[in-house]
Amino acid sequence: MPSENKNSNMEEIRAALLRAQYVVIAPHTNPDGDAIGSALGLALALKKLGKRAVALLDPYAEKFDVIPGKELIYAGDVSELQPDTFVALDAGSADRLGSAQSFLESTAVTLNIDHHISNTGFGRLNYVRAGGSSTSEVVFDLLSGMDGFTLDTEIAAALYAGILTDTGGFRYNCATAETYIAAAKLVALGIPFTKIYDSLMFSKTFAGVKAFGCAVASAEKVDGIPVCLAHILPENLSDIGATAATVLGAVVVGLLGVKVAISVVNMAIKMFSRMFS
Ligand SMILES: [Mn+2]
Repeated sequence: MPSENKNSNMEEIRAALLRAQYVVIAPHTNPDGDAIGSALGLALALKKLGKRAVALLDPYAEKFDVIPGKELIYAGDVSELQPDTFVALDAGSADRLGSAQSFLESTAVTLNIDHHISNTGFGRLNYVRAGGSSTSEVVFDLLSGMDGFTLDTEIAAALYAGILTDTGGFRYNCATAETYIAAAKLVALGIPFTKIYDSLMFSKTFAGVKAFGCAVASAEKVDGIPVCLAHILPENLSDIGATAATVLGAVVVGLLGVKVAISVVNMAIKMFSRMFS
């Protein structure tokens, strides 16, 4: 079960957000769907509340363009930003924020909202749902319990994208009944959930398809034991931002009779195995 950090309760975080006038939001560097979705969802919500809000985000893959709010990403000189409130999202420790961690020193109010079990509690106010599905679900709970505030379709789409990503499409154990209920409420707001799902879970680059094909072509089942072997050359992985684990994992997911995948990368110098239940 997810546990709540005792440092701050949700009402204290809501009050800090409602008091803020100028907010800088930053998730971890090299952002994934939860980092982007929670940051842009919260930025959109703060704008809707009449506040000045910008998000600091590293460049990200095209598939994430399905997440609304990209216009709130600040691309200028970060040293010119002088917010009264800084919100760190989806970052287990301050160093995960990259250059944005300077706002932890320079900003009067700093909030740390996250779901990583390892979170170090680096904010002045912290709300960490250790083991929760996603930071986006935490942001959903914060916003949906805020007096007088209603989510709109854009905010909902951003938060749905974050929950979707961190639960592997609602497959992982971190997705609780509450997670599904949150997703249902977001879907009820009229979000384009099929488009978001397709873009985040099924879109592929051509190079990725080719690398996948190489892994499939090399796959061999081992007689008598539930093992699949495959090899892939590093040059097949270049340009796709994928690791051998990602590609081979995709090969064997759902492969009947296989519980372990072994991938030999770079002529047996590296090897990994992955268990499937
Ligand atoms: Mn996350």
